[in-house]
Amino acid sequence: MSDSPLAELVQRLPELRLLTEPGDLEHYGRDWTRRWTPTPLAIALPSSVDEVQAIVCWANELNVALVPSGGRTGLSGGAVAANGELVLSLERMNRVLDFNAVDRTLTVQPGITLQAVHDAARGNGLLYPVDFAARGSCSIGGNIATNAGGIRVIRYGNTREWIAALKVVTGNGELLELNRGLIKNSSGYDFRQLMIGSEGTLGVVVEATLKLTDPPPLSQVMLLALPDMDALMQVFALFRSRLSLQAFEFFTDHALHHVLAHGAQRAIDGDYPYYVVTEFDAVDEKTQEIALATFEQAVEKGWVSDGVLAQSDAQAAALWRLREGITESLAPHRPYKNDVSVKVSAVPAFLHEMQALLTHEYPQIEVVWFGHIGDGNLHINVLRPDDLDEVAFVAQCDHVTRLLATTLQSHGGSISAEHGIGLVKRAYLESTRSAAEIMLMKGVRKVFDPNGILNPGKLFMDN
Ligand code: 2HG
Ligand code: ZN
Repeated sequence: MSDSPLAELVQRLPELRLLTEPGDLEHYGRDWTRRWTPTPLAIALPSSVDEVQAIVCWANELNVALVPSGGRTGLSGGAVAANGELVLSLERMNRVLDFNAVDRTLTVQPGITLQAVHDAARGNGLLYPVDFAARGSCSIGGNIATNAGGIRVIRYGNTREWIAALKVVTGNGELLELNRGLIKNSSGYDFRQLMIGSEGTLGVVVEATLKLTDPPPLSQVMLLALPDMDALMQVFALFRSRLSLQAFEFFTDHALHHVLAHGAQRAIDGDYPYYVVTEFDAVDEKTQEIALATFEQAVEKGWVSDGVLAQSDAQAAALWRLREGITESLAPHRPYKNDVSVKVSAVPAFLHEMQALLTHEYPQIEVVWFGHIGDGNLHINVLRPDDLDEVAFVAQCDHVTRLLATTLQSHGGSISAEHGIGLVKRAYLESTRSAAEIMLMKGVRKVFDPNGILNPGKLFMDN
């Protein structure tokens, strides 16, 4: 055996692409959190399932931790390598392997971007409906690892709903073929679903078969300005009862301010505290009339102050940019992020408590809210003031997150709706999952990854 783990890896897999330059270590060792200093051992870019299996076997034998890595657009530190791990980047495994018109499935390698999946589905006359702003950079493997949600969950559900089959290399190097694309399969535990959302702690996804569906019906996009917070769920209930919604997203005036400063076009004059971007089926004149009547009704009730209905695809895209551009517009501030959820029915009460908490705890700090209100999922971005150093800022935000976790617990909510636990939220996992559940989760982890080489330190405080 060679004298260093890396030399041994090179000896075993001479064809494996390995990167060790400082710039590469930095690039592949971090995700969008930017909070940890990346210090990976090296970056491995396998090009086949065999290579992935060989790397996992090597890691077990030489006791090297692995960080499975996709597009690294994650916001919870799930793909950060800050402890000398080998980054296992699936970037080169990025091809479409098969389209099956009868099964309406697309089989892909994990490193393919979500955008490329959309394009491939569309090219075959169908739709892969999970969608969100990072579509051009995130990978399907990462989407699966976090059970990614996004802007169309209200209509189509999360990633979990769209996985027909997975091939996974477990922590001890075994290749599992999970569910094999079956629609009906009542034959015991569904490990495919267990892998989805497991944040790279149980296995490495090396192939995924995605379900596709009919392209969406013609739709319209509307931007609404709302006078107060209570109006959000009132408008939601009204619109949902009259229209077939594809998306219902909200943001505050603070978010609008940042996104406009970042180059988006103002669509409504005047200042309002809350905004909604909604997209709904509008297949004919009748549904368009219903949409306008619904809008007018909301105005009459005093729940909507102003609105714009997109008149072209370009205008629809401009309205969407007001919502989808928020994360990018805030990125230079390196915000502290919360990504929380409650049941839709609990949103009104939770919003009030959350607002009181944040106003009390962050009197001098800008807090930006937005998110998938129609799914009960809120994003809170806290911006560090210039005169507060990073460590003190994070400590303050961690303190508030603890309080927020208690509030969430009392409303039956979750500390992570769609971004995952990763490194960022592991201290709060127990606010969402019971001690018994966490113990079982760790037990499951031991079964799939007995030596704990897959993404150690993520999800749980102690592993
Ligand atoms: C979104 O909904 C993403 O735009 C990112 O989940 C949320 O930046 C965030 O906090
Ligand atoms: Zn989101």
